[in-house]
Amino acid sequence: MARAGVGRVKAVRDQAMRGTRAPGEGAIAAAWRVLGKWRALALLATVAVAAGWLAPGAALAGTGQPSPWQINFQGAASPIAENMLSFHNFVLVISTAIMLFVLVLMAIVILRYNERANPTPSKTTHNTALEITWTVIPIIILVVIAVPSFKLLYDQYSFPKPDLTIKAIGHQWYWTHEYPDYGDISIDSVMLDDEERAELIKQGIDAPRMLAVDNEIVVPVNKVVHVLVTADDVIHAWTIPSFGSKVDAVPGRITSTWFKATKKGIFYGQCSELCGRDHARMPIAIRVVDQDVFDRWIAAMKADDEDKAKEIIRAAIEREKKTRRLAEAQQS
Ligand SMILES: [Cu+2]
Repeated sequence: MARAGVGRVKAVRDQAMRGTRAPGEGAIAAAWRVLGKWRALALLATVAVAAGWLAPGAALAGTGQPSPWQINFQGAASPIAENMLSFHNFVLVISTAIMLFVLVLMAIVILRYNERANPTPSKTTHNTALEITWTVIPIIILVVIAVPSFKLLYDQYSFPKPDLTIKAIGHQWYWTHEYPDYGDISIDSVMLDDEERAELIKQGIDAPRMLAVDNEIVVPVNKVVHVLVTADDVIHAWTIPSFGSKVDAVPGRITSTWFKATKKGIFYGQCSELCGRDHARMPIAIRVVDQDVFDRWIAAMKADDEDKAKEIIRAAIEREKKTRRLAEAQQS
């Protein structure tokens, strides 16, 4: 009797190894059985992929700076960044569909046309209709991707008329920003160390690690800003992810990018070209404020009154916080 039991177990195992269906067994049930001890892993992978794909990007990604466990882009705060996000999502859908299609084809080939299931394979080598199809469909897919891609590229390089021009100069290892429209205003931004940050945080001022700087630059909201970028030693790169702006800073040359910040607040970026020892410690911090706050800040900077300029920005942040709290209170 015991021997018969062993035989039955062996038969079931052989069946599983062959990957063929038992009589009356559905395809999903068969796949489940074949997976065996990998079931948990397969389930986990499926859930992880689904969660990553379905999770709303905005909820996970900070705007203006990275957030813990972020898996998507930083939130968009300019028309170009918004286009980049939607183009990325569009291509993600297409590439996911292609990946799933190829996966299904592979599964069919592996399960149905393996040596055991299909001992005498077909000798067919050509199928004109099929060959035309698998050439033409990818071409159509590429054209569908290329059209919005070129449009986005074109938008990035067609600079609207500027309301403000800033010159950014990369140094080993900090950034200088000048405001050529307003005389000789020049701002050096050096990253804050942990002690300096702790001091600010104690005063209730946000100062994220590796991003907060001693002197932020300020721009008005909803205005076109051109950024002329250069460097005085080695190649750096100027970028603010939430604005969708990134360009190399090359010594002896002026490169340029532009943005139109559509949200107020603080937006950080980091040097994006390996430039030496402290490459990771030269962040860019842009404070986006209302036009009237910007005008007052510029006036204070022109008068060489940096303390007053900082006070103007700090007061604006406080006002902003208060308005937000009031709006939240009214909503709840
Ligand atoms: Cu650099």
